[in-house]
Order: sequence, then structure tokens, then C-alpha cells
Amino acid sequence: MSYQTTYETIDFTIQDGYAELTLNRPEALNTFNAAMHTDLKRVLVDVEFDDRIRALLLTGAGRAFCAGQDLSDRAVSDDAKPTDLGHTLDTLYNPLVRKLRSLPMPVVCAVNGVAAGAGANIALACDMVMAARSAKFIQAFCKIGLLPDSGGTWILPRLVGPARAAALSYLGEALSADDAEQWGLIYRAVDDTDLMHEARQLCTHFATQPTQGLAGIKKALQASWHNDLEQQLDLERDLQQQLGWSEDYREGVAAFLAKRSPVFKGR
Ligand code: LHQ
Repeated sequence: MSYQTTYETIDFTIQDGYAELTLNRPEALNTFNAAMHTDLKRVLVDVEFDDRIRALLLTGAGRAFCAGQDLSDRAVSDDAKPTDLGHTLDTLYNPLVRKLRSLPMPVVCAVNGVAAGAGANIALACDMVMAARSAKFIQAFCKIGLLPDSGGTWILPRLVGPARAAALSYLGEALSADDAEQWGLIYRAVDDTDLMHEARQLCTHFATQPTQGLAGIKKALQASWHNDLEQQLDLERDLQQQLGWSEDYREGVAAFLAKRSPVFKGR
């Protein structure tokens, strides 16, 4: 059974134990506007608390994944005071990044076409990123006098190292999906025609897996960026302790010993 909801700027479907969220302003390259932020906020709260959803797939409609902020919303006449971008980040983009990073399930991003500006960094905030071979990643911010936001200056050096992070940020040149994979920016580049099939297969797989265990992996991997080994060992102990009390752990061990396939319920 699948459940579909259409919002003004996104499509949202729940099927096979996972949710698929499609940015749907293809005529505007799925750029972020106020309505899209509102729709995303609403739908991601539902994702967090709906126990039918054990993975989230994020993608875009049309030829782009997302070209970042809709700059046609941001034109500033000579005599007008520009919008406070700090406020924009504080109220719209930063909560979105935090939500994707904290959802207690894997978030897979299928980058179907160009991902520019905040669009690139929202993709990189996801747990596993696949991209169509024709897709490109562009840190376009430097071309309009800005710096990579939505976590860009944090994630880029961590994923690709300081030299490549600097080149991407200072030059704003397009990086192909193949190079993004080779650089370690994304998990995998796949043929355009295979992208959605492969991304959906990954989510269908996650939907049968121990969801709390996957959420524990997510937490621990993220914390490792700022923890030292001592702190990380303690965190692994605490998370493993909780997971050891889960139904899915009990089922995993029982199934292993009985030489049968486990049936995980996400509990
Ligand atoms: C666009 C856009 C766009 C409006 C293409 N807006 N129309 C956060 C806080 C607050 C404010 C500031 O921003 C941020 C975060 C950010 O995201 S800043 C970065 C914003 N994004 C960009 O700077 C990317 C600008 N776009 C591009 O570099 C190119 O359009 C890309 C590489 C995305 C696509 O290139 P092409 O495939 O060659 O397409 P195109 O350039 O011909 O674009 C198609 C149309 O889409 C075109 O309009 P037109 O009327 O001529 O058909 C573009 O003007 C429009 N468009 N991005 N962000």
C-alpha cells in the first residue's frame, strides 16, 4: 500500500517501509523558496514520528536536484535594505540541516541533476548520497559574494580534505558525479537511468533492517567528527547498551543461531 501527499512544492509518498520526498518545482530547478521551507518542515516532523517510515529518500523532479536558494526572491533594489541572511539561515536552512542529521533513520539522497549552493549542501547533509552520472555539484556561493552555508564549510573539508574543499569553495566550479565519487564527496555515481531504482532498492533494504541500530550508527558516526577516542568509546558503550535491549537485537541473534532470516520490526 502506498500513501501519497502532494504539497505546493514537494511530493511525498510512503511505500514499502520508507518515505520518498521529491522537491517539486522543476520549472525553477527546485530552488528553495519560503513555501518549500514550510512544506519541508511540516513533512519532516511527520517523518520523524511515523513508525511506518524506516528510511527517507530525498530527490528532485525534472533536470535539477536543487539550485539552492531561489535568487529571484532575493533581488535587492539600490535603496532597499537587503534581507538579513543570518536570520534566513537561522530560521530556514539550519533547522533543515539539523533535522536531516537527527532523523532516527538513514536518509538517502538521490541527486538526479545539478545540485548548486544550498542544494548541494542539503544533499551532502544526508547519510548516503547517490548521484546520476549527469549530475553536478556546485558550491556556487562564492560567485554571489557568499560562503558555503547549510553546513558546507563543515562537511566539505571532512569529506574531501582541506585542499579540495578550498578549491570547491573558492572557485565554485562544477564537480561531476564521477569526480564527486572519486573524491569521496558522495557514496556512488550511477547511470542516470538506474538512479531511482538503485536508491529505492537501498531504502527498501533499510526498511527491513534494525532501524534503531541504524539510528545508533548514524549518531555515532556523526559524533566521531568531534569526539576523541575516549569519548567515542564511551558513546559506543552507551548506544550499544541501549541497542542490546532492543527487540531487533534479540531477533538478530535468535535468527542467526537458528540459521534463519531475521524479521526486524524497527523496535
Ligand atoms: C535560478 C537559480 C536560482 C533563481 C537557476 N535562483 N533562478 C542561503 C541564504 C539566503 C540567501 C542566499 O542563498 C542561500 C544559499 C544559496 O543557495 S546561495 C546559492 C544560490 N544558487 C546559485 O547561485 C546557483 C545559481 N544557478 C546556477 O549557477 C545555474 O543556473 C545552474 C548551475 C544551477 C544550472 O545551470 P544551467 O543548467 O546552465 O541552467 P540555467 O543557468 O540556464 O538556469 C535555468 C533557469 O533557472 C534560468 O532562468 P531563465 O529564466 O534564464 O531560464 C536561471 O536564471 C534559473 N535559475 N538557478 N538559484
